Amino acid sequence: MADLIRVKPDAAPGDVVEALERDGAVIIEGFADEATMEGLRADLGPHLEASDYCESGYDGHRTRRVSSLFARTAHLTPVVTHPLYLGPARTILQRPVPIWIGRSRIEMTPNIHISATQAIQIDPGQGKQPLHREDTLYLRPHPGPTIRLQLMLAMTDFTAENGATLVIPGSHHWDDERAPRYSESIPAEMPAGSALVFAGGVYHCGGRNDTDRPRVGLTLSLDVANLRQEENQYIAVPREAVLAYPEEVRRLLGYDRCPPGVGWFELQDPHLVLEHDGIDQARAAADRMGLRASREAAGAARETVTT
Ligand SMILES: O=C(O)CCC(=O)C(=O)O
Ligand SMILES: [Fe+2]
Repeated sequence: MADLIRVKPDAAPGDVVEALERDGAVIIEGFADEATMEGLRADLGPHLEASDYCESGYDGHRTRRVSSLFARTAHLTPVVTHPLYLGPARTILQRPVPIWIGRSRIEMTPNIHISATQAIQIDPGQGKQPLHREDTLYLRPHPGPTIRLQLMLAMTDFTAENGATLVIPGSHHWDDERAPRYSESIPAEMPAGSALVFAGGVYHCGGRNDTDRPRVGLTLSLDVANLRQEENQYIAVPREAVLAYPEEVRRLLGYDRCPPGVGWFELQDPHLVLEHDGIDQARAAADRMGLRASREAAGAARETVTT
């Protein structure tokens, strides 16, 4: 079976998009620099060590999982804004949708947001996870538009022996009748610091760890922002932790509106609550701004035909 496409960190985002559209998965070599890897290991390692094994067989009885990652580390900006992750995510997920508002023909482009975050440590003795699709969560029919782009950053080397994520290339094109088989999957082998990017419709799973050392990965997802976030980022990430991130990341964490107007606060941009000292101050600021309807949020809206 053909291996996954591997690209260098200076590849063109278009090459990643092309590989994702065809295979649904691609490996980005040298995705995170050493300082980022060290920061992430220092912040997340102790949480993994302190966590118990998962209770469900699906999550893995010899697997440790830590979530709320944006609350536990401030080192995720270069990960989530990496041009070969965020760039292709915007291209693939933010497809303009034509709509009618009265007799105006308008194109609306949705936003994207961070959906789920987890550090996953597969310990020796853990068997294969069941093959699954990430976007099953949203009960969408397949084949269909990609609504999620998932990242798996290797925190240790990923090998066939230690539980590298197993992927079935091209399976995002399959319908919902075809069952996935392990025999069709290939391990996303990569050194620590490289990352697997894959479409929400691709069958994949954690692999079996036959070695005597843990395999650790950091995963997060970007979804179309008119879906509910898988992990409740408003509860998971306290305000101070959100404020430690730049505006682009805060907006990706959910403090943003998705055109034409999902997610508003007092009919305004919810980022206001981060720009003021609290909800009351933000509400007062919104009142001063008047009823500038959220529909205006569609800064991205482009009127194409009016008759
Ligand atoms: O740990 C892995 O390699 C994949 C885990 C996974 O796909 C999941 O838990 O949904
Ligand atoms: Fe998964």
